[in-house]
Amino acid sequence: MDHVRHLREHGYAVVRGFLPDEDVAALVAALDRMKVEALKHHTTYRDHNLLFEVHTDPLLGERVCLQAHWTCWIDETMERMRRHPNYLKVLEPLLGRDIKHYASQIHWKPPGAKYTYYRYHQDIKFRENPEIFGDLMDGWLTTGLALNRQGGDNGALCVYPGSHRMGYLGLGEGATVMTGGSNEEELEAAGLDRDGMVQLELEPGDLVLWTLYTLHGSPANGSDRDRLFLLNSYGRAADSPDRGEWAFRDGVSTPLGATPEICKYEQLREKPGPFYIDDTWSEEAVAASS
Ligand SMILES: O=C(O)CCC(=O)C(=O)O
Ligand SMILES: [Fe+2]
Repeated sequence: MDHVRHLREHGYAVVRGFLPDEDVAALVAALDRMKVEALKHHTTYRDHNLLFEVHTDPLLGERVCLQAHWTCWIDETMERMRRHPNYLKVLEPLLGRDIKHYASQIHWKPPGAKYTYYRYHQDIKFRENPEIFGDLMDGWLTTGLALNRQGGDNGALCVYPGSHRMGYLGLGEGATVMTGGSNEEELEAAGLDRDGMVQLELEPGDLVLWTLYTLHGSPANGSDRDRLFLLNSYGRAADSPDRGEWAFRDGVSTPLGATPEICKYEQLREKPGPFYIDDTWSEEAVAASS
């Protein structure tokens, strides 16, 4: 249980070889299917919690899919893997045996695309109503599963050890997480040593865990290969009575129910979709509308 100690001490932990090769291969094949599905759409598409974030990349001049959320609703492999028994093994000592699944996100970094970086931030920034999420410090974890090799060349995750004890630092405000360029200079303005940022080197099947307060981000993909990352965030069920899908109930891996629960998408009930969302976030779209 080294990861428990490491997480508590440093605000993140890496579990090497978290998933066996055959499960990684099944997920890589699922990501390929999901990308084909995403690129059937001309722009961002939502149907309930399922989201394909699609836009025309300004450098490539072609459509790319940067993220896909909750593909578990349309793909059996994605549904099975979100509650793989190895997640329970890693999470149980931290969250207990009743665990809700709050975010399910595939992140691609298409080589040559403009928006392949994530500005440094703490995930608490994305909880609009923090009071509904119970124990923000210890009740929640985000996990990132490497599905290919990732390091300095293709924009692997960077974390700032110890930042989980610094409270909310307010970094990355004033732009979206994928626009505005790197906000490295903000680290120093916040009194952090930019050399303290650690870039992870991950092999396929390695898992990273971090807290809602851990400062992290990732630089652009400067290589000619993608970076395949599967993010899942989980919380103690007691800290999330009204949000999230069951992942484990008293330790039992639990399939999705008949209808989706409210997760990150707060407007699920009023505006379930399906509908399209034009790109209003990219710097090009903002410039065109002003
Ligand atoms: O994909 C990444 O490198 C980081 C993404 C992230 O931190 C987020 O979506 O909150
Ligand atoms: Fe994040």
